[in-house]
Amino acid sequence: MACSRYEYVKSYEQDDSILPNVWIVIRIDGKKFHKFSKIHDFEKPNDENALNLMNAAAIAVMEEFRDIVLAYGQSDEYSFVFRKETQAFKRRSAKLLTYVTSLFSTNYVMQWPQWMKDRKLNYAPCFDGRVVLYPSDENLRDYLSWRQADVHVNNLYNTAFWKLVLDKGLSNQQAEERLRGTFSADKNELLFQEFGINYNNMPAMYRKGTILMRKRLELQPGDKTRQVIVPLHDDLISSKFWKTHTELLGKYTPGSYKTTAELPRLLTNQLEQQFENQAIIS
Ligand SMILES: Nc1nc2c(ncn2[C@@H]2O[C@H](COP(=O)(O)OP(=O)(O)OP(=O)(O)O)[C@@H](O)[C@H]2O)c(=O)[nH]1
Ligand SMILES: [Mg+2]
Repeated sequence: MACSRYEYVKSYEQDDSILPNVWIVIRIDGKKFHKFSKIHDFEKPNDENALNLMNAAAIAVMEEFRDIVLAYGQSDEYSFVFRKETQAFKRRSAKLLTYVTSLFSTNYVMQWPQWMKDRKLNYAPCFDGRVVLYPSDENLRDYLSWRQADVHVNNLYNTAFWKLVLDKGLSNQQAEERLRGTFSADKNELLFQEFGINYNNMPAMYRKGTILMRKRLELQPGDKTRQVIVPLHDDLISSKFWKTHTELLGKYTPGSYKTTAELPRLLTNQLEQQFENQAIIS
């Protein structure tokens, strides 16, 4: 079509292409989830199904963007790490950010009934998002360590807080006063002495958050491997994590994943979907 006289307005669009050779991290965060979790009756301080719904929505994002090498989620937030060389959306910042954020949000809503069962979704949840660039591997590791340290601090506090309120009958204010000025060791001690809880034995997803990575899964020894997105609840602050998953900072080819434990539902859902797709194709 011939150029119209209006076409010059296109030149007002700004070039927001991201620099080459940097880690691109997109972090989304639930808007006012303090209220959203209350209205939807989330278990306190951790709602396993609500957290898995976040994980399921993040898996859907990773299935769409194969250049996301790792995603990390906790509470109402998820961080997506794109490999440095990605050419997705020609590295255009706004496109990447809006696509990831809206894809996450729509999947959160679509998959709500599967995880939340008879809890009705009362209004549309919203997520904000940001793009952060990290030039070095060390910066990226520090970023992820920062998010994991955050879940440790918050979850330990929230676990102690809700135990005092729900089990001991303290008011919110009394519980807050009780915990004011305490260190991690004090809260660990309080949980152990007053509630017989060894904090380190609490579910790893609550203490460490969820790491998602693409892996090659061998279902039976000798079987063809299948690519899946695996949820892990490991310590990513430690060097051991980065030594185990060398593909993250090295040449990116999904590593292999073997487990003798029962596969989590997040994984069996993906396998079921793959089998279904295969049946349709053949
Ligand atoms: N009960 C419960 N609440 C949760 C859970 N996960 C997240 N939340 C709530 O979500 C909040 C997330 O914190 P923020 O993102 O800092 O707060 P926000 O209310 O979402 O506020 P903005 O992000 O600034 O819009 C927590 O403070 C909790 O109130 C959960 O598993 N159980
Ligand atoms: Mg939030």
